[in-house]
Amino acid sequence: GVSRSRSISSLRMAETALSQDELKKMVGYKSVDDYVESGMVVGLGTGSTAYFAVERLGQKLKDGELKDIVAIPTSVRTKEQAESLGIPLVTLDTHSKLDVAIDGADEVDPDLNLVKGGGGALLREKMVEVCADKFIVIVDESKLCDGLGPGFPLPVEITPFCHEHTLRTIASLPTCEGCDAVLRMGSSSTNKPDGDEIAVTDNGNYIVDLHFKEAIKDAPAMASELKNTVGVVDHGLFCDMTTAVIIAGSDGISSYCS
Ligand code: ABF
Repeated sequence: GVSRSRSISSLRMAETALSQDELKKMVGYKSVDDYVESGMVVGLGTGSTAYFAVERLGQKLKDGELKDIVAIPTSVRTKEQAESLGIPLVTLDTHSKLDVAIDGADEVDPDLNLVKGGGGALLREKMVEVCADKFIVIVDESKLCDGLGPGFPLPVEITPFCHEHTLRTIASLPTCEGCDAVLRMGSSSTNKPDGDEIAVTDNGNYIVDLHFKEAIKDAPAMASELKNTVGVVDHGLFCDMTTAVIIAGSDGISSYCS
């Protein structure tokens, strides 16, 4: 866990408080500087933190500091950003093994289990990130929590077919007892749950956000119950996947390895 395995570094930053965007940029850049080498196959995450990792990769390719990289994006948004930077892209169909994947998260617990999918890209993220030798998570310290769940709703991607039935089925699962299951609204998967039409993911599916009042006690058990539910495509619990997390906080950057 985090408390036991504090390992790599703790750099002091300037006394001036940095904005959340500046913190995201620091961890995004550091992830590429520390983990990406020439010749690698790299998974590119989605969201406002992963954005900066993609930006850094584009810079280093342009400057010639990195060569022979191919990358696999985890969303249409990231694909478009990578294309705009001239990053060569491939897919899992031709490259089933990645050297490293870098992505943000919505919550990180002390065992480095994650909640992801607030940005709606959880299925492609999971498909790509399980194929990576190293999965590097980049966050600002606001994402750290003692237990997953109450601080951020857990996204579950479901098929549109009879989605109200699937939503009720999820809400009645033993591990999900007491949760409030809310169909995500918005005009597209890029929106947070605030629009007036059903949000549709890059894969043409819907998302149910599970609101928990208490911390999830057994995340792996919930993960397998959700995964075994017909109509559920995948969910935002990423258990036992993280290699390292890089955290930007008010007193510097820390890294923890699992
Ligand atoms: C992706 O982006 C998602 O899995 C997660 O929901 C989100 C985090 O976004 P941000 O870095 O913008 O907070 O990693």
